[in-house]
Amino acid sequence: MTTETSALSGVASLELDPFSDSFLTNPYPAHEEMREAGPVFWLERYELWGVARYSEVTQVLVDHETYVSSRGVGISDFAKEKPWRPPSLLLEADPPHHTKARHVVSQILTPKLLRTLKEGFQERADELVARVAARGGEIDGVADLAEAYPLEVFPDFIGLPKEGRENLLPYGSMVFNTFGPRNSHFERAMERGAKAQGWIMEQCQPGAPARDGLGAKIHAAAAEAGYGAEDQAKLLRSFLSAGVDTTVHGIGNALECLARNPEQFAALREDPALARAAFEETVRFSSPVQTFFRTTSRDTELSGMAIPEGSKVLMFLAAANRDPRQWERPDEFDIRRKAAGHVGFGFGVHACLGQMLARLEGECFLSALARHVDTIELAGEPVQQLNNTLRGLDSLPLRLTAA
Ligand code: HEM
Ligand code: OVM
Repeated sequence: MTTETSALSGVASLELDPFSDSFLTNPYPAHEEMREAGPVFWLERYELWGVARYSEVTQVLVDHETYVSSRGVGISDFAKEKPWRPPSLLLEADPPHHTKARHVVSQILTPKLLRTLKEGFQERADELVARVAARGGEIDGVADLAEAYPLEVFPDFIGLPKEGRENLLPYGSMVFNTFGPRNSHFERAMERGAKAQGWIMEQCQPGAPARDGLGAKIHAAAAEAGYGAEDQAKLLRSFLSAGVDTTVHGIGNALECLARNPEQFAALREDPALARAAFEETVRFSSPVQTFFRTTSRDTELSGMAIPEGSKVLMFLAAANRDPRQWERPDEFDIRRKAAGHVGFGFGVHACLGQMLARLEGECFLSALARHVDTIELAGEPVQQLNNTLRGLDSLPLRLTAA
């Protein structure tokens, strides 16, 4: 790969394709190349700017007036191209509209509500992990655990019907693929997700979710705040878009990390109270959400580099989470480190709305693993699931022994 420095701007220009199969399979060498290229660089292939160091990624994340989300947080500029679905009132909105929508949802997803979930989430994690561990032999860490657990707790929490839940993963995979360019991942996800989209939108309609679930609460609070039926549905759609694949990949990646680092699993077993920290470190180390874009609303300057209005800027969250300028031993998975400050859940006004729920799922699952499993071993090579935005596994052959 060649790094050229344009004499005019002094900005490094890179040929690499961050949405190619080779990049998505193993992004780490390219992350290093991008961080070393400079604080800001130009990606020739897509004609857009990139930031991969912790300092610049956080600067872009905080400055939501210069780096806006309302023109899309994928490669497509909504000012120039029609979005593939009506934009999210949360992810793809700027203040003050964003502020209002965010307030409605954060009123409901409170620490108090999350505390009421803990016991049930823990019980179901214990039951699942103990059952799978007792089975013995070879298991698939993805299908049997990483997908099984969130699919057991999340849809019930929202109040979705039992029938049709198989649509959740293909829909999420589609949404996250569409942030990237129209490559094979984008096209294939659109084909697979087409069927799911109808089911998802049905579940988002007023009156569809169970009365006692989060879905009904979102509708009620949104109606109260003056949102019409269509916007209420869009708010719930955010949860069904962002709430499943992310935690599935987080848990799957955690299992891989623990299988590859037996001394870390031993530390977790010895002190199951490290479960929450272990999940946090997984989000830093493996960054289930690897990237998001912003669009500049005006001419600006970042670390001495001029960026004109209307530019797409690609933030490599995963590269920032392993920037040696910020982290000691960045490429080591260490559940005892202070992972706080990572940008795996974003930062600033758009910081992940579901992060407390994600942490709760991760903590309950890893705590169950610590108490019911004696050893975890890779029983074959993990298979990466390539997605334009997400990093996670398709399959993870494991051998567990029960504690
Ligand atoms: C936003 C990551 C789980 C709902 C975000 C953002 C990131 C992220 C990086 C920032 C987007 C931006 O700055 O443009 C993750 C990861 C998760 C996870 C790594 C799991 C490990 C969840 C869950 C839910 C959720 C479980 C829902 C229950 C959302 C929503 C937003 C968001 C609605 C948009 C917030 C806004 O724009 O104000 N997430 N997420 N996420 N996340 Fe998550
Ligand atoms: C939304 C949405 C969709 C995908 C991801 C996300 C990571 C949010 O519809 O608001 O956050």
